[in-house]
Amino acid sequence: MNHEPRRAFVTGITGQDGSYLAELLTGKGYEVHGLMRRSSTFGTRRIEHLCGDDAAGRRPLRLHDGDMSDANCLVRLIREIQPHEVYNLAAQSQVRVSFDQPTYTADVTAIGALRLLEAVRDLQDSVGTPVRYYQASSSEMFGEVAETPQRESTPFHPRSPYGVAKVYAHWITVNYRESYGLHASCGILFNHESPRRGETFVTRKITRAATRIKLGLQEKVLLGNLEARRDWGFAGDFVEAMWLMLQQDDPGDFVVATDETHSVREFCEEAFGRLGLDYRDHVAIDPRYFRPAEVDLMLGDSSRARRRLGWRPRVGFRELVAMMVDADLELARREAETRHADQHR
Ligand code: NAP
Ligand code: G4F
Repeated sequence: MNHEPRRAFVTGITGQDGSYLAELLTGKGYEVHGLMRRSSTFGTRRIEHLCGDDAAGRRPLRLHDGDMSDANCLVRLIREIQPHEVYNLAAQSQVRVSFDQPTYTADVTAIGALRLLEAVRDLQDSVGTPVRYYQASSSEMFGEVAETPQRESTPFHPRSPYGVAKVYAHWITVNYRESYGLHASCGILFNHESPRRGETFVTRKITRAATRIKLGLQEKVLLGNLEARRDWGFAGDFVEAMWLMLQQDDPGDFVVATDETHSVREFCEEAFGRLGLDYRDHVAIDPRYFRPAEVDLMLGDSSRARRRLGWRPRVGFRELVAMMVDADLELARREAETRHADQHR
């Protein structure tokens, strides 16, 4: 009997989704290999709890230096690790930033996916090992939506350099599936959030600010378009759908969403409301946060994922906001205590 653990290679391991996926995979007994890019500080905050040895003295998560812009390094790592499953989560994922850094976004988010697919194809060709591949596609590809709700057949009309880069990554993945018989699937994921969400995304920006305001650490928060609507789910639920896609006999493309939409204004109302505050007293509009082109309405139809994968989200909108506010309140409390201690030193 073969007791070799399944090996997964995950790019974007240090990001929000990478950390939840690493937890899911290590929990299922996988040996997880994560790609981590070099920076002047160590960026493993979200996965530190997974970095040691387990009870049996095994190291379930191993980190490898590398970058999506370096094709040779991706080929070398994939050859060395020989993963059974590859999850491509790495991206310049901030939509607003993509307007200021469109070339960089295209290089990492679009061509990065091509580099990784080439590395996977190289392994399949040279060693003959079948590899299953997951591409992190995005609802941002629907952009100026052609229909509501958005489903797998809805045409793409991206509204940002990020969205355009994701359309390239999506179609090149489909193309490698059709051209080379690769077991490659795309998850068209709608917005998903958590206490680990980057602080520049609107949900986390709001929950960080609301909790700091509650404790007197800041007075107001500057936001852009409050009328934009998003289909917000919980990241921990969404990474399960990624894994399920790679367990199917046949690859495919799947919308993953809660099938509910709320405005940024409603998110503010809910988050500040949980703290007994009125968002109208603390939110100011700053045109700097408006985008050259906006995506006004996102609402998914995830019926294919529910039917074929047996997937469904467990955390609803109110629970998600509560989870994020409660976690950030704890952070703000610690910050207030440190300030207090510093002042009395
Ligand atoms: P995230 O928190 O921004 O994480 C992005 C990850 O990519 C980080 O680990 C980052 O590393 C890494 N990365 C960036 N540039 C890289 C490079 N040049 N080489 C290697 N790694 C690089 O994003 P997320 O929310 O977890 O999202 C995961 C994926 O799903 C992304 O592809 C995103 O575009 C896509 N997606 C997200 C959502 C959502 O709502 N969250 C929805 C649809 C699709 P550092 O830690 O060093 O920055
Ligand atoms: O939180 P956001 O920055 O997320 P956005 O643009 O929807 O993108 C996220 O979800 C995509 C899935 O559709 C992912 F592919 C992508 O990687 C990323 O994770 O902004 C949400 C909405 C936008 O309409 C924005 O204009 O919030 C509006 N907004 C209003 N004020 C703001 C702000 N967004 C940010 N980041 N900061 C603000 O101050």
